[in-house]
Amino acid sequence: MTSQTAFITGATSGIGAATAKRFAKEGIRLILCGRRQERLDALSESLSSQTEVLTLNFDVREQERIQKLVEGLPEAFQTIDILVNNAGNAHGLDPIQSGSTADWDAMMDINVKGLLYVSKAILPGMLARNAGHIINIGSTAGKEVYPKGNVYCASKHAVDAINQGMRLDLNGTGIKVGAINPGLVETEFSEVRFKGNTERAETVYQGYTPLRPEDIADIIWFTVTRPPHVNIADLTVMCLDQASSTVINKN
Ligand code: NDP
Ligand code: 8X3
Repeated sequence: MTSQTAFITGATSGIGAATAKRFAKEGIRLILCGRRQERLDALSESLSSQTEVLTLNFDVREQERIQKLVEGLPEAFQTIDILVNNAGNAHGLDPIQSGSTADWDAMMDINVKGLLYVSKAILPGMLARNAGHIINIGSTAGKEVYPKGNVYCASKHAVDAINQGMRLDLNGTGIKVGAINPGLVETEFSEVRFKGNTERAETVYQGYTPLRPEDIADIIWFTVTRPPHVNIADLTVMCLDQASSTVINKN
């Protein structure tokens, strides 16, 4: 296990950063991706005593750049064993009739097309070795639709479909494919959704105990440490106080 390499998108915050830390603890070599270089640098610095770390700065919407960066990886990082397709966010929480097209574009381009672009760049290496593990971070929003969630839910339903499609098409190649679908996790997610309105973002996680990014990182670690014949295909996880996207037991 110690010689494995993981490629984590969205490693600058939340679930991706927690996963990087969890993997580093286990000695997994890391390729950490995101747009905020200063955060990549800080994370890399803090983990470098535990494992080898490479940072890649790109926007998942930049298909050509992703392709070039993956093709140009230094030798020690060329064999990617684990891909965590995590980068993504919600942008806005508006009824469909007043939603912003810029928000819609961002969610479809980042959450759906970005995941495809990164996977396309990394799959040839996995196929050549008949080995690898792709973990797609979906959401409960990919399993049900909630009021004003419209396009974010559509993007995560697409991730659910792509996860299933990848598993079907890659069957027999030795590559594992699975999705982790979290409910409410306290990260920068709501801050991004509400465009920097931290007060509004905080209210999303008040009155109950939401999941922590470390909870998801633990599950990802569990998923990648199953025996070779076991593939966690689709896992949904919520905090105790959440029963669905709209039923949350708040004080
Ligand atoms: P955060 O906002 O904390 O982290 C999002 C990460 O995605 C950041 O590292 C950000 O990096 C990266 N990212 C966003 N846009 C881009 C882009 N265009 N190109 C490259 N990287 C990008 O949120 P979470 O940790 O909560 O979200 C991670 C994933 O988990 C997302 O896919 C989200 O949909 C999913 N999820 C979250 C839940 C929650 O309640 N928090 C529940 C269910 C699923 P940077 O800005 O540096 O590029
Ligand atoms: C994030 C969870 O319920 O905010 O995917 O959409 S939710």
